[in-house]
Amino acid sequence: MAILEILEFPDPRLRKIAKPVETVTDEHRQLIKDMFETMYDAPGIGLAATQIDVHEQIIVMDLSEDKSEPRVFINPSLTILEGNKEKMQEGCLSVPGFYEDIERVEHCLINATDENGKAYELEAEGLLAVCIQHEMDHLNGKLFVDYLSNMKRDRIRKKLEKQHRIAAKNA
Ligand code: QAP
Ligand code: CO
Repeated sequence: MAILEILEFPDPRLRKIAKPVETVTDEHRQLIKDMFETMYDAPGIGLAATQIDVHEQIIVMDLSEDKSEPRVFINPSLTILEGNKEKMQEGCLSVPGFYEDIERVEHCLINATDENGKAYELEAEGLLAVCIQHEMDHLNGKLFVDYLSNMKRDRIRKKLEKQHRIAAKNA
């Protein structure tokens, strides 16, 4: 097991488009274990492979308080069931320390494959629906800050760039 380095905004690698997984291999299963370890360590509730610089369509998530509901989404696709939007405060392990209200589709159907290569379907509402949309955005090179005004996004970018400069100097 390993804790992986999480890329932070504005790292250009967060903009890469993830490729579908053709066959789920033992290497993928090991990567998924490391993604869970990395997410739980942070701690976070969702992590897309893009955030650890692996550009394949893999997401891990656990919305429980006690690590009891690990979910894996490989090659996820989304169908909107209810076009209504809901606003929720979002954060991101790749944008540490910043939280903003974002509007997302309220009710959707997810089709995905699990770590054993088995296809499944899941109806999502509330935090689950928000989180899967946030993580699927990562696979498409998109971040929640992209929904903010240029002014807000630039302010976040400058603050993180400054923190990165300080961290690099202290390394
Ligand atoms: C995405 O985000 C999400 O800023 C997952 O300093 C979040 O796990 C979807 C985290 C909220 C829907 C609602 C963020 C940890 C974790 C930080 C996360 C931080 C430490 C974010
Ligand atoms: Co994120």
